[in-house]
Amino acid sequence: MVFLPPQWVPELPFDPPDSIPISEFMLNEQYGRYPLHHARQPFTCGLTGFGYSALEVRDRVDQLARALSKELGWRPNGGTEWDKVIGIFSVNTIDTLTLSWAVHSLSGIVSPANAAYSRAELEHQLKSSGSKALFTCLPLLPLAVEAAANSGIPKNRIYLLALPKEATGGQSSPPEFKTVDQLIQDGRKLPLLEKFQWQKGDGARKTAFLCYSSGTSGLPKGVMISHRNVISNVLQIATSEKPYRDSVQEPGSKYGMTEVALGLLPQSHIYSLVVICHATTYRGDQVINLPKFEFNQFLHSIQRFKINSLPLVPPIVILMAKNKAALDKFDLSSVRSIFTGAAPLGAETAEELQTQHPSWKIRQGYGLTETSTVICSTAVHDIFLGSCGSLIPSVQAKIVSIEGTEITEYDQPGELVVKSPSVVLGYLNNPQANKETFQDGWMRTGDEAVVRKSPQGNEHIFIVDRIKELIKVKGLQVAPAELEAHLLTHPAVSDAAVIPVPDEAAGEIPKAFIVKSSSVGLEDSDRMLMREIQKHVEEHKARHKWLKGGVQFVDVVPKSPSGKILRRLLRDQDREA
Ligand code: AYL
Repeated sequence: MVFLPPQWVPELPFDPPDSIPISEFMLNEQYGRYPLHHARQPFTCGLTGFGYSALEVRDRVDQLARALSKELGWRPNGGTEWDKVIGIFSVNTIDTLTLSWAVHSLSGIVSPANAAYSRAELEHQLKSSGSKALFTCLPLLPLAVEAAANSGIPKNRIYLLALPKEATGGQSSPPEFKTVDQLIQDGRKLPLLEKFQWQKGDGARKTAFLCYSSGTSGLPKGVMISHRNVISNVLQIATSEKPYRDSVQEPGSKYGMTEVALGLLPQSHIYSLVVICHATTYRGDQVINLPKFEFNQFLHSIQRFKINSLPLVPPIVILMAKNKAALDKFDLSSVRSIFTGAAPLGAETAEELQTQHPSWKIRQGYGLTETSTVICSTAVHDIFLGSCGSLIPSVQAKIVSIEGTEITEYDQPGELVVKSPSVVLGYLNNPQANKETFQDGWMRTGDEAVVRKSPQGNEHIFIVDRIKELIKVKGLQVAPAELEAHLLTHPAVSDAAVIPVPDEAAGEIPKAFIVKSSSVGLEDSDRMLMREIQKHVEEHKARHKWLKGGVQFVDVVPKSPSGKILRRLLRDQDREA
């Protein structure tokens, strides 16, 4: 049985275009975006209040594209997109999307890396994506320079995104690195670029973003997200939000309601990239960017900028629910809705916060990097706590049992399998993973779900467990296989398995089971060795991958006859212990 969006969900107003780059869709009123003259300032720095108007952003994209064309020798109609890949390694800035859209208007690809990455992790992504230039920010420059050198990116192809002095400690940037602002200045004097000439279907074939996800198993892989994938999801989100927007019409506003949203989550992750940076600004909203999470600054920013909508991840929602006294110190009366996604939010937490703030709409969304983000989300008029909401327009879903049969009843768990124009092109250079994940236009999510009817009679998706190996720490991905491979490089480790263990603050944290190698003497203390193994991870991996769940020594790692680690068995045993 195929589940469809509920009746109240409007259909897409038009087919997602397949012959234009994202930049054209986002900056051109012809494609239904909120009128540029009337839109709020798209990206504003939450530390200084500085930002550019929507019209200025459009001009800056154009000027930056001209400068990049001269610097890098890239043209909108020359070469393939794979010759035109940039890496972005930065905290959130007001120019990140200007940069992405400039690269898109040159028919290039943007590969954003997590700002918490270690040198080795960044290097891996730069090499795997084939990045030809790297955009970073001052605090990350030393690490970026090293990683670029080891990835064949020359020093004169490292550029700096601007951050305010509040975020750099007043340090000024070394003159040998050009800034995006300097490029934009240069671009103003350069001739206009030729217009891109895409064939019908190019937008659905060409990769726009290369994000990284481990999918259902193995190491992180490059996810090829096409221009049309992002355009589709933006249109799907905007359309599903329309009934809400129409219900909160501002008196006297000819163009409909706009909101101020918080841009706290990392722009390198698909959630922020598509939902916050694209869908929000397409609707004419303003995003207040913060470079990192600090509880007081977060609350202060909501008050200062009168933020209406808070797209968050569960750990922050938990913090809010548990710290009523801290929240009470600020005027948060502007808040209309809290939106969480990327990991499960307990119904109890949602209820607790809802009781404290009855007027807030507490909403949840579900999706994956592989679906360019949203598959389902809660509508304001159909809140069903604990649910991930209803399917958004043009999404179809099936629940499939382990035996491969389609489940037709409510409340029966099975793997969620989805179809949507936002389902990505596939993983880069990985036919095996593509075969396992993408089948006949359907995508296997690796998540266990049930369908239930809300009191209003709409079908809702509940995510009840995860079948795939993935660990979610504060909404960020940790691939067990990546940590296991790294642990095996330690001389004291002969075998390793990594599983998620529940954690109140982070949702889940990684725990390792280690088989000691024969070189480890009896006199070596387990406590010291455990610390050493944890340090081995801390020195080479981003903080969210650290073994906060501890290390346990075992005689053997349980495996299937074909050699697959039985992580589920370990997880169940660990929960019982
Ligand atoms: P990735 N509840 C439970 N698990 C979730 C949820 C949720 N609401 N959302 C995502 N996940 C898990 O690629 C699930 O296991 O994309 C899924 O397969 O980093 C995995 O996270 C995908 O991880 C939004 C806002 C989706 C954000 C997102 C997050 C996309 C995260 C929809 O509206």
